[in-house]
Amino acid sequence: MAVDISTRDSVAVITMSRPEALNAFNVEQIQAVIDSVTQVNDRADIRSIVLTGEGERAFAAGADIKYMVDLDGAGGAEFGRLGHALTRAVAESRQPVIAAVNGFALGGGCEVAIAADIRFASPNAVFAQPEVGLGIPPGWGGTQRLPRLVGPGMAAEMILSGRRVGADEALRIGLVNAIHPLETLVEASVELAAQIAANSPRAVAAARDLMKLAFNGQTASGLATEAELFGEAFNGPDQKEGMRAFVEKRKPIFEN
Ligand code: DAK
Repeated sequence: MAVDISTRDSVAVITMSRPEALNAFNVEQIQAVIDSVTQVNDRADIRSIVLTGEGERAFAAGADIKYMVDLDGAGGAEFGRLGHALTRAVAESRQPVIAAVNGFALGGGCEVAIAADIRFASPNAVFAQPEVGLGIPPGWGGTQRLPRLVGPGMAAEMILSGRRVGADEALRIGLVNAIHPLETLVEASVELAAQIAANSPRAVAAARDLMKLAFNGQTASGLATEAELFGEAFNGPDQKEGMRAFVEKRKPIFEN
């Protein structure tokens, strides 16, 4: 199953499940997650969402590199648009979303987590934007949302170096709100989601809209430029070298 939806009273738990690839996003998986969020958005009985990954190793290890490796510029742009639709579905979900990050949240996985309203992590959580090592810049909202969340300096460090950030550091820099043991991560997230769900849905919706006004004024135009610009990376040599190196399990060599 690509995505599982379960409910606990008025909280929906959406579990992304593609364990053979550490829950990485191929086209089908992206569509399945969008469809699940849309389906839950349409349910009047649900007031908040917990989004997590199947298993004990990964929230999501990013976009599917094996799928992307041979995409051309048009294919890259199309895949980028689909990824934007995924992060938009999370960011604009009718109900607030808590990401329960249960392991790797890399590339597109990190971008899905930061599109959520709130993040809880397990101690084995690892966040990174490793795209530049694959010959592409982040393209699913990371360039716009990460600086707002952790500040421009730390975002630049993560995005330009690709350095991995563990749970403790993620807590320190404000990337996650709290760390919970892996065994109780979803339960703790559901507990917070239930607290949100007990409040006035109209007041919660208004508060979210207002917070978006405070922080996201420029996000829409930034995201549009991000989507436009990053498809171009698939026309150049670095995307092929970076992704082939991953598939062939070797280090990439980028020419000037
Ligand atoms: N894609 C495809 N397969 C993946 C994957 C991924 N992102 N991550 C892991 N897998 C697969 C591995 O290939 C392996 O499969 P087999 O080789 O066994 O068939 C399986 O999952 C288990 O992974 P490992 O054997 O590598 O496990 P390890 O414990 O050794 O390492 C790891 C775990 C998460 C550190 C490692 O798998 C890893 O580094 N994965 C890649 C992480 C990554 O770089 N993610 C970022 C992806 S790039 C855009 C379009 C897209 C994007 C941006 C812009 N535009 C066109 C606008 C998005 C980019 C990304 O998300």
